[in-house]
Amino acid sequence: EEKTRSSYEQKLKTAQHSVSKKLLETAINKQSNLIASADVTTTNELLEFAEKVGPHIIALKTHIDIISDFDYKKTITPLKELAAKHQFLLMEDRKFADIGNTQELQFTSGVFKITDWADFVTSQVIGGFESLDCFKNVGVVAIIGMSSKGTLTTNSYREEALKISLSHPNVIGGVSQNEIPEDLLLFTPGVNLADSGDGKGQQYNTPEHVFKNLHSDFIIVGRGIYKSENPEQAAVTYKNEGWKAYVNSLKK
Ligand code: 5IU
Repeated sequence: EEKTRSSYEQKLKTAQHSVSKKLLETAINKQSNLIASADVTTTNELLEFAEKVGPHIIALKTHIDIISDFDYKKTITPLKELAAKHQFLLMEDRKFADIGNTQELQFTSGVFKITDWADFVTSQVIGGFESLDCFKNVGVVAIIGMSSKGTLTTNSYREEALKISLSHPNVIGGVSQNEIPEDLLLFTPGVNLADSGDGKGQQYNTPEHVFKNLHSDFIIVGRGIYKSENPEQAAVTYKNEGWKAYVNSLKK
């Protein structure tokens, strides 16, 4: 007997964190649960990509440290303008993994100054509960489980990671390839309609699988979109497939 899942509207009623609310509202307004991963390496590519896919996504996921010509004014200022214009959030996939004091420095300092522009960030929870205290003004998406072959995020690791995530007020959700408690939003990468892997350890599932079997809230798609001949069209396809799979997952 399969359990049903809560809708975005139901989750919005109980959401505590302002970033959770914004994500859920954006999903409802845009009828999208798609987060595009912009794993590109120049400012131009990043901005062009954001302009094209912006209308179809709820958030753009960045790895800001792979941008070879990063410049705060030339990279972040226009990116923030595009986020406002197309109504998407900025998710910096930094995967912090240190003690609290160091994470705080990595979050606020250096050239990237993530605290000034990211709506939410990813973080490992390997540093323990207090290591997450520094992310006061953003939402944290905790890494619970990874999509890659041979990952060390075993059952028992995931259980402990969930305990921290459920109890920390900064945590809005988790990244996982398994179902997690409904109090946390579930973000699932490793989604691709054409491929089952990338030859470098990545393992892919379909939107149908992640919504129906994991009760995911949001899919994260990288190469399926940015490597496509027509990224805008690919974003529309993943948006529509994701929404259809979400709607189907609400049925008994
Ligand atoms: N990502 C994963 N799997 C994980 C975690 C993060 O793929 O378990 I945690 C990131 C890596 C990449 C994006 O930025 O999500 C997926 O990109 P592709 O769709 O191109 O594989």
